[in-house]
Amino acid sequence: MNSNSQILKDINGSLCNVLGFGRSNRPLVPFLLKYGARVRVHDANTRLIEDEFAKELMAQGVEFVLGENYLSGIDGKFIFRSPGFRLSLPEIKDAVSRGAVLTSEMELFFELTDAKIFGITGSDGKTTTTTLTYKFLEAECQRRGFGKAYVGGNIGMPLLPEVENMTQNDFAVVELSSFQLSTMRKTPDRAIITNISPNHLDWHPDYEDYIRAKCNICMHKPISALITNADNDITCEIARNTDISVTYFSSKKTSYEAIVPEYKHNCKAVYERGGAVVIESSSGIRREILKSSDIKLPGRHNLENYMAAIAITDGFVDPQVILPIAKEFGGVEHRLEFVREFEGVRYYNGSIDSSPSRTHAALTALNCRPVIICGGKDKGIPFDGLARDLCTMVKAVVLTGATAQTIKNEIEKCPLYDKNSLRVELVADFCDAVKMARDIACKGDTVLLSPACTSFDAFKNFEERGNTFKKVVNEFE
Ligand code: UMA
Repeated sequence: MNSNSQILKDINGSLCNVLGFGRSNRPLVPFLLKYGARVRVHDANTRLIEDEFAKELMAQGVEFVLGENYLSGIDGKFIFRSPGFRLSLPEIKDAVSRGAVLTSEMELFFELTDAKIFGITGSDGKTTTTTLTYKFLEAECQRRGFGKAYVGGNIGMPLLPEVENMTQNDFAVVELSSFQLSTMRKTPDRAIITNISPNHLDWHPDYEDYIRAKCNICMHKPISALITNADNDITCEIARNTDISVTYFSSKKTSYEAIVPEYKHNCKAVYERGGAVVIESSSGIRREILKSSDIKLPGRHNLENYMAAIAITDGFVDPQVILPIAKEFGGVEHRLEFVREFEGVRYYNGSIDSSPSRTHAALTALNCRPVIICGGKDKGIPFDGLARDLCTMVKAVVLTGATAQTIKNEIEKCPLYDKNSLRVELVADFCDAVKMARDIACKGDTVLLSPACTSFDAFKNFEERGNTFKKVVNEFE
């Protein structure tokens, strides 16, 4: 770890305001204490008063400002913001105008780690690309017999608790959200922007602000490579405005010349040629990495995720470690996860799809008309868009859970609904719903669990729902 870092010296003896005591900032507080800071935590959630870990920290002198006035007392030298906190909060703005340093657990990690950082952002595909990048590097470390790969960030795990163990032989693969990037002044060693399309516009003031946050992944030195999508106008524009070395990937174009703009020099291109994924440098040297048919994950978007992960690890990973992963990896658990093929029907678990927009993304990605299982807890969200998707993108719908009847009503109201071509079944019990989907599906069909709702009507969480789905499917005989 970079123990000589100025920030470690500066936090020693200073007051640090920690905004949010969720997943990102829980490990940050003991870290700051260890390096001599005084810590004040601010969180709207009053139930933290009963939280065992919070109580432990209070006993060590950490102040907790909770509830209605939780943003009072932000007067320390440093503010560590959780990703969800909006930058427009007046209390944050005031503190910054008074000279406070606005930073985050992630920025501190970037500052301190000795590991090589591979940062991944984008509107879609970042979790799968992050997971693939991590798997390639993990397998490479095993092949070499030294070094370790770590994965974290928006994907769920903060990496700061590991920073003291990391060495220069290690790799930190970090998924970065626009929320995290919005205030970052540090960049990874290599970065991917998978693609950019409008997202999180309820958080960012506008689309430009969202794009600006994503750009932040490659705006600060010393970044050595940017990997981005040649088929996305916005990412191409970002690449155009940077002088760092760019690797473009494309699942549509089939030559270096078609992918890399003429004005860009010393670039690389990753694309499909003769059924294989190849990487080509500006000098014309082309290497085949693997056959596209060896990739178990379905869909063009997953081919792009592979291309991005291949590009970011190029030069660090022996291509021979990629093939077994491609053949085996069925996807991030509960996210369009391939479960099994039974009697010619392919089963996918998308239990993480807890909103209509996620179900829309899953249906678009699948590229076939599946038998879908939908329904779950009622959050009062509108289902008219979901109904349109179901009327146009699926073969049959099995509805279950608290929202089953509401979704059925929406389908019947939808002008695109044709009762002769779309079968809709209501099944109260979740396991029976899965069996019903099996009965409806014919050889060559796909069954997809993509509930468009959260799981809390019948399950502890989406993991339990997805695991139940997988158990039922795996027990078919
Ligand atoms: N809080 C407030 N006031 C606010 C905002 C939050 O008091 O204005 C408090 C909450 O009561 C809570 C804490 O802050 O106790 C939670 O903070 P947070 O919501 O900022 O999130 P974390 O728990 O630290 O989790 C964050 C990411 N969440 C968000 O960006 C909203 C997690 O991504 C990420 O896995 C985690 O850091 C990793 O350390 C989740 C996410 O939905 C999965 N991300 C979005 C996405 O992927 O689309 C961006």
